[in-house]
Amino acid sequence: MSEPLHILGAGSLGLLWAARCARAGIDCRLILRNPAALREWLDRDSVLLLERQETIESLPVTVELADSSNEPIRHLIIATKAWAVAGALESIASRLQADSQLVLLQNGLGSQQATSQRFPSQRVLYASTTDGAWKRAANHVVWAGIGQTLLGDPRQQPAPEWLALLSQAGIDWRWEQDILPVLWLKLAINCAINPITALHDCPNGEVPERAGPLFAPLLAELHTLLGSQGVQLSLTELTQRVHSVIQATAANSSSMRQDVHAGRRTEINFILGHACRTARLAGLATPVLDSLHQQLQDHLINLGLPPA
Ligand code: KPL
Repeated sequence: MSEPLHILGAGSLGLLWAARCARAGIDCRLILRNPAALREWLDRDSVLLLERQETIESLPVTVELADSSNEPIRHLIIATKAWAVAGALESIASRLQADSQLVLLQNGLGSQQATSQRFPSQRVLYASTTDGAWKRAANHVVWAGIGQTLLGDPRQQPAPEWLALLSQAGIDWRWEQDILPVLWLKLAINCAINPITALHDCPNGEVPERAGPLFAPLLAELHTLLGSQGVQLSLTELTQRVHSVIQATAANSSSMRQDVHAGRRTEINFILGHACRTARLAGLATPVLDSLHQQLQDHLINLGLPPA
């Protein structure tokens, strides 16, 4: 391949994607946030550590800053948190061309639509991934669970050929002709799990018990919301999906609980916030979701974290 693949964001997911590309010999550039982050990487000889089941691989990667060069970016994976997407993209906007293609890996919804609006001439693809990873250090990622990535174009076009690179990198991915319902279903699952884990500081497995009698009405509201967005599944199916994710990830900390523990800004605005705003626009009454949103915002404020 002649064009390098750029990855914006060196969080756990960005590192996991960069590691798999580096391992496959794909020319991949990891774009870092600031000069301090770059120095930290250079001090470690730009070596990325990928840990999986007790084994650690050392992988040399190419790191750069958004303004390190004027080289055009044609294929860009955006792996920042949802709230950081807009700022991160502005930092590299001058390097994007009319034919650049962007892949968004964020949780929730809102950052994807904002990016499509900001970059109307570029092809913006949306993705949902179930890979589990966390960072042990700035250059050290632990691959906790092998998942799958669903990718699609909100304009419902076929997959671009360059995505074959992902297969070359050993990334298990599938093209979804209609990606928005996939993202909505993931958002509903995140609305049912993440806020409860953050409020009660509990692992995913304890969610139904901690939510108590409000859990069923919460799922019912999410089901109505999904219906209003054209996502076709029954309440029973949604309930089963949520419970099977809870079981499969019972011992895990949700991404929101991890953010709270790390004193980081959460993605509340792109998960519950987006759900409540969309419900209002659709004229739906969602008292349980609204009150959960309010409780979580109060909780975050008490912890000194942004409520959005
Ligand atoms: O996606 C997740 C997250 O933590 O954000 C779930 C599915 C809840 C797994 O933890």
